[in-house]
Amino acid sequence: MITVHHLNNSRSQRILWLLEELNLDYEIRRYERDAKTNRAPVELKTIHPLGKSPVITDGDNVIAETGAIIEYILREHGNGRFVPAIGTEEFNLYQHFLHYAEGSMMLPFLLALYTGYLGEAAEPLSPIIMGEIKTQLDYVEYHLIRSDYFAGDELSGADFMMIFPLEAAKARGRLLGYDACLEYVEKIHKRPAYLKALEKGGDYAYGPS
Ligand SMILES: N[C@@H](CCC(=O)N[C@@H](CS)C(=O)NCC(=O)O)C(=O)O
Repeated sequence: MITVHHLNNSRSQRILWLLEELNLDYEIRRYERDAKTNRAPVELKTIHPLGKSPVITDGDNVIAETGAIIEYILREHGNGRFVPAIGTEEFNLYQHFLHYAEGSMMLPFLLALYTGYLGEAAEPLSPIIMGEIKTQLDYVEYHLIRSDYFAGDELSGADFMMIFPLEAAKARGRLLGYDACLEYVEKIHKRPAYLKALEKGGDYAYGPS
């Protein structure tokens, strides 16, 4: 059985959502962020050396990185669901957004978060970082104006990846004026499986308001 090593308020919420959509049996092992530093507890490093969440175990397999976890679950347990047919434009989009979410989109958001700790010292970097955030959000908005989901008209693995950067952007008030992004987040937040995953995951700052 799959065990999700779940950190509160974290990217692993999207793995719970995927497992609920697939209606799979799984268990959750919970880890709490440090109240002062917000970092994961060191016990997570006993599961995987990076000590990050999400990480899943499934028999002898230990899989870290959300994108790799989503691909693993869909390949091993998905019965063909949420993966477009290879050779189609939808499949290319599915792969693109599966990588894009953490590979490109998250970067300027993380830079804004970390440089924010520097206060005024970070000001020279602010125009570059804010410009990059705009580039990413403009791109995603352009895509969502034309398409219901990230890989066409149906939910796919790409959506499980993309919900987190969009939720994080919304929580920081960065989606004002990005109406397609806001509608997309609201649409996902109404899905019964998403809501069930929220109940199971507990504390999550980026869910429906
Ligand atoms: N790119 C990785 C990022 C993993 C990551 O940074 N997870 C955060 C939670 S959202 C974490 O574990 N933070 C706690 C820490 O770094 O101490 C993924 O998508 O799995």
